[in-house]
Amino acid sequence: MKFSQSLIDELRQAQQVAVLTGAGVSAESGVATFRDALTGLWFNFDPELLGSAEGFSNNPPLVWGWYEARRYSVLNAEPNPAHRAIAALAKHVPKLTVITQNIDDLHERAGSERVLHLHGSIFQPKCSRCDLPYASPLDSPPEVEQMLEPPRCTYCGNYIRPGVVWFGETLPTDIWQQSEQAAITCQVMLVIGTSGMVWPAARLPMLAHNAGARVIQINPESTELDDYVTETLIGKAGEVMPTLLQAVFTR
Ligand code: BJW
Ligand code: ZN
Repeated sequence: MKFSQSLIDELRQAQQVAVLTGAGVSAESGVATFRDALTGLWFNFDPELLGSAEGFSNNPPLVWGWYEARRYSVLNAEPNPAHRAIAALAKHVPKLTVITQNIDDLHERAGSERVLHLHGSIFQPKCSRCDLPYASPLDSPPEVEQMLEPPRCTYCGNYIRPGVVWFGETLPTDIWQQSEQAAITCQVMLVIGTSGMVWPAARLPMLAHNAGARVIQINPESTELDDYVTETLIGKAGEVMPTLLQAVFTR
């Protein structure tokens, strides 16, 4: 893949770089995306049922069982070359902020140190009523989705829920503020593997674009963000990212 000289120069000289990732960055690790045809989770499951607090309260074992099978998938996945290239970027850029919509821990396992998780973590369940983090170890998750009774909160006795942000819920304020700050102060933003369909995460590339940053999208498909990016590097993150890193930082 050939990159323009201005892209290489701007990335090489950038003092602050922000990376925004979505489900596509983990696709090559075998973690399902949401909206891709046939393989996307929302293609096969109903987001109203599984991705909302209302869905959880209507049927806690259905939702808990689905998330436990997804925890199995993440536990059995390995970071891919895109996660590793993002982690390696930190060695070359004075200030790198990694912002992810993903609830997996693949950036951390690849070596990224401080990752802003906009939509929470599948490894931090909490009480559905009092929000207390669940401290007890969870049982081994099942490989495939099945009805599973969630554990109970040791404080108030209500069901424990996945520690993720569902539709209609607000993002963690401090994480959002840090992400916004990174978006408006970076010189380059890499937007990797997101459809840009979910708000407010989709606002971050727009903020960066409006503040004058070079916004580089890495995606095999076109997205809702096409109008806000300087260019799209068309391809899979696990192939484009290592090539980009090599082109920019190996002289
Ligand atoms: C590759 C690849 C490879 C494949 N390499 N790339 C109407 C208009 C505007 C907004 C709203 C609206 N109605 C409601 C809203 C707000 C709502 C929203 O955005 N809805 C839209 C769907 C319309 N947002 C919210 O509710 C948010 N909260 C909020 O706004 O609070 C304020 C508020 C509160 C109360 C009342 C009113 C306002 C919360 C959003 C929470 C999102 N939660 C989820 C689930 C998290 C837990 C879990 O994982 O189960 O987050 S939904 C799901 O989507 C998940 C993801 O993080 C998120 C984004 O998806 P992502 O990552 O972009 O994945 P895909 O599948 O969409 O795309 C994958 C991409 O990868 C594709 O482009 C592929 O091409 C690409 N790809 N292989 C590179 N190898
Ligand atoms: Zn509780």
